[in-house]
Amino acid sequence: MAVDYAVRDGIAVITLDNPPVNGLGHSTRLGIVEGIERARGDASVSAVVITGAGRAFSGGADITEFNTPKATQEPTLHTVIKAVEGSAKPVVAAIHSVAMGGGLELALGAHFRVAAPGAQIALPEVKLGILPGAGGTQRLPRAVGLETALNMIVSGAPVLSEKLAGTALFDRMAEGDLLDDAVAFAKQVGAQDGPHPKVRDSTIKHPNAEGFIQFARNSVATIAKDFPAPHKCIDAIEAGVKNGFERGLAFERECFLALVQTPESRALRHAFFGERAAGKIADVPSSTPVRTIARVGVIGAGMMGGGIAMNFVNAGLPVTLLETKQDALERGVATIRKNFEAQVKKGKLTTEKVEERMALLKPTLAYDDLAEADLIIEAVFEELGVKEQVFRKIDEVAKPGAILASNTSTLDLNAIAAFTKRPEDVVGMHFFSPANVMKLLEVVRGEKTAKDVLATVMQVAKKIKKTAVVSGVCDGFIGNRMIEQYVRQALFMLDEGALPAQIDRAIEKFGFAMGPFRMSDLAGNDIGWAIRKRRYQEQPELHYSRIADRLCEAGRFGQKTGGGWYDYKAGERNALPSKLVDDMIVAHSKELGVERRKISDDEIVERLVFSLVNEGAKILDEGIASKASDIDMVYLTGYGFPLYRGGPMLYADTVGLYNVERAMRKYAARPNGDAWAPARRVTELASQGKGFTS
Ligand code: T1G
Repeated sequence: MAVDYAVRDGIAVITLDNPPVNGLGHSTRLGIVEGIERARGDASVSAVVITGAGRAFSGGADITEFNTPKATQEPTLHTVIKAVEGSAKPVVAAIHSVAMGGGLELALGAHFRVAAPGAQIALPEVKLGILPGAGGTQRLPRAVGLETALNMIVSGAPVLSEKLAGTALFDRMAEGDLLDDAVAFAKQVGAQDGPHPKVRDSTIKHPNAEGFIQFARNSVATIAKDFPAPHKCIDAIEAGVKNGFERGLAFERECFLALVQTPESRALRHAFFGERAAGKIADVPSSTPVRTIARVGVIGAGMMGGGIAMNFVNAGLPVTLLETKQDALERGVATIRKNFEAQVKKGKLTTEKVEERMALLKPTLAYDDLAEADLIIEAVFEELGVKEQVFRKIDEVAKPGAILASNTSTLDLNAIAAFTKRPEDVVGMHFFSPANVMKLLEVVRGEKTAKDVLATVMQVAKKIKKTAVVSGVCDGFIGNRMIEQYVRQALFMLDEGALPAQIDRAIEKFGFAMGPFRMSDLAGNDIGWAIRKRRYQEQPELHYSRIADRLCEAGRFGQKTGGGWYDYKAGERNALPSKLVDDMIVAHSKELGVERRKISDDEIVERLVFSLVNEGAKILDEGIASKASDIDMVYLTGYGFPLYRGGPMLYADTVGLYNVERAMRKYAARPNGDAWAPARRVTELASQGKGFTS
């Protein structure tokens, strides 16, 4: 039973014990109800304390039960809270560390609450596209006031328990041992006659509730643009304010059942699980010993190297930053300082913190200074010869057991590992630019990469707050390999009749942060040009539109050259459709003998997104990625794929793979259709009526 029951000094102590965070799974819920029953029947017991073992009071509903019959198996959380609230003997919730979601709702059903300082108090359901489903929208406003409650529920953000100390949420803040304090308090209240206070009986006081709620609706409009949950949170709170507790509770239930079915909630839950699943590697158990990473070396102080170094000093790790030339080194350090100072201006950092972090940075021109580093990451020029020089040098100076990582985005990691005498210590850490901002980190597993090296890098990724996804070795790993097919379709559609602004608008309306042409102008059109030139050599059979090469031959690399697919006013970044480029595109179609046609936005979205899906399916077929949710995490955290759609693979599931495959076959039969033969997995799953993520 995931609950322990003991009597101490006439007080029944019910301890939730469902590691890792006392999720309120079925057996835990059952244990609470049975504990309340036992206490009721024990004349020696005058009151009850509910607390949590380990690292939390409770992290809420057990997310591992989501979408399973257990989630709604009686006793449901509603039933548990009813039993707690209905107990004739007073129930005291003793809260430490984490009281979230259903965990906080359980505590709100108790008659009293004692909290240790530093506990995270939250109703984060909105982050899963739902809303508190066990009375939180009705009880929290009665416990902490309408404004604080509404802000907590709509944001889902945690508040530290001491910040809520003055509210009716907590009857006591523990000073000593939480359980001792809670038991002592329970003895006091156990000696008092009932009935004991119920949060539901309090009233919500606010001088102008209606006005405040309207103000709240206006304020969430932008953040709720693509998500229904924040508005529903306000609706449920408002129902309780206007119609009283019971009707508010019933309305909350209706909203919960409606939201849990929405595609947006499915996408958010998929991302929540995907984030956690990405950290799990099938053949690398979580018990794998990890190496100590106390000192980091970064080679290359350019845009990538500087950004990478910032991640580690932000996490309090000293970084030795190596460059080959003094002026490049100084420029790199100055850029890091400038980036930190920009955060100070935004109020995100204090000047003291900037100095603290800069002090962790040790610039050097000497490889020998890397000798003590536990992890060395190179971010030098993307050319195999250069990587070879660097890795041979690192191999000489790095201490035994140091992890040697390459930030390469396209080169063969196995070839890089072979430049050293310790290929098992070599791994890829592919950061995304700007490296100190983008959450995604592709961890590239070489043939010889040791398991403890992988486990260590995954742990380091968590420490520097990255979403790490493991990729096998192939050209472009996961993200860039897929985006190449996406860009190929975008370029073909220029040849066939579309223009850059139309394609960008269509895919940005679908939800991408930035369309392919605005993105390319930002990153630099010459990057794609270099890759295509290599591709023409290595895979001459692959058909590409040449229009992007024409653009680069005209020196239009994008924002950095004042013009690319779009024109830019000097010093400005907003993309202005370029007549010169549009004429170039039309002329190119003529040169090809292609009669331009009107391409619908639907076709644009299908060809861009399904090209990602097909390549993603091939990546799964080849075992480069181990699960579809990993691919979705890459696109959600590294490529601006809309969160409310959950990633390309989940989106394909919501469209239905039967329909996706039919669309692929339609495009395969057209000119430029070579990439559209459906991947084996698409055909297989479609024929079985399954999806990538089911
Ligand atoms: N149930 C089960 N397991 C959970 C869990 C939960 N609620 N929350 C986290 N875990 C697991 C997680 O998968 C990981 O497992 C481990 O705990 C550590 O998590 C009716 C319906 C609690 C603040 O949204 O915010 O209640 O990888 O790495 O950084 O209204 O986890 O170790 O195997 O994140 O210390 C609402 C979500 C549910 C809380 C801990 N509750 N969790 O953070 O560790 S909906 C939430 C968190 C609900 C009711 C509704 C965080 C944390 P593993 P971690 P952490």
